[in-house]
Amino acid sequence: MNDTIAALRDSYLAAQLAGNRREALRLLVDEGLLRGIPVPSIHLDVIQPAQQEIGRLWQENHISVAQEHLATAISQLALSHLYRHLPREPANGRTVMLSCVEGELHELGARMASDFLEMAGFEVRFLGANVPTEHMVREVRESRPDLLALSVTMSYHVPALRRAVASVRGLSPGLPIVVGGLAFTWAPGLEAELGVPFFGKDARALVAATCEMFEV
Ligand code: B12
Repeated sequence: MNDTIAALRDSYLAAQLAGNRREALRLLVDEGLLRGIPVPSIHLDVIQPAQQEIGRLWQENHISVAQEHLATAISQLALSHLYRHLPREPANGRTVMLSCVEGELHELGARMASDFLEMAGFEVRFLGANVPTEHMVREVRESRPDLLALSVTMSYHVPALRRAVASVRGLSPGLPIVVGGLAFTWAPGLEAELGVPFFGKDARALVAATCEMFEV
């Protein structure tokens, strides 16, 4: 990461900690986008590491749960704002459904991953956090995506992932299912046990693996 991006990450984090939404967005747009920092780099080199630092500060009791929520709400706002500015490849005709498993409340990473897939030309159906398995399966049946990507952060949601994989396989045996999220970086090898491929530790790796899978 170069110095400009590192400085932007630090000032964005400071704006998050101050709860200053306007400043946080000004930084990303005026000091980021308008200075030529590519959108994917704003996502992966500024927002993602800032969120990780928020997690560390929270874990070590330097900030409260309320401050973590305040900071995360700012990153949600930032993703919404950047969405309009995503550089997009032409549509490649493939649809990916991306969903957090039942109980999983960490959705910002899955949302970012969805934005990256859109940038690469995929049509994305992003279902967000905590999707009840039964309803996810129904949505798969109704909208017939080309790929189902499931996001899991907390290890204790792996049983919900197992249920989702089993239910979708029962209904749509031919539909490829891939997984990602922090649970897999914390427990390497978990995907092999589940019989589903891990599609990468971040949104860029997900796009690379998905493009390779569909040869697009
Ligand atoms: C914000 C946050 C929350 C928010 C989430 C809000 C939201 N709308 O998303 C809330 C408050 C809900 C929350 C709750 C909890 N949290 Co929390 N949370 C975080 C925090 C600070 C940031 C998460 C984030 O935004 N990351 C940034 C995104 C961009 O990164 P990402 O999620 O890794 O996603 C990337 C990749 O993983 C990948 N990816 C994601 N999905 C997919 C899917 C596929 C298919 C692929 C291929 C890739 C992929 O691409 C993404 C983009 O590059 C993290 C700290 C951290 N290190 O991340 C803790 C953290 C994850 N939380 C933690 C904990 C403990 C909890 C709670 C248990 C706390 C509690 N006691 O209640 C609960 C559990 C809630 C639940 N039932 O799920 C711990 C987990 C520790 C552990 N080892 O288990 C962490 C690590 C905090 C810490 N200690 O540092 N949390």
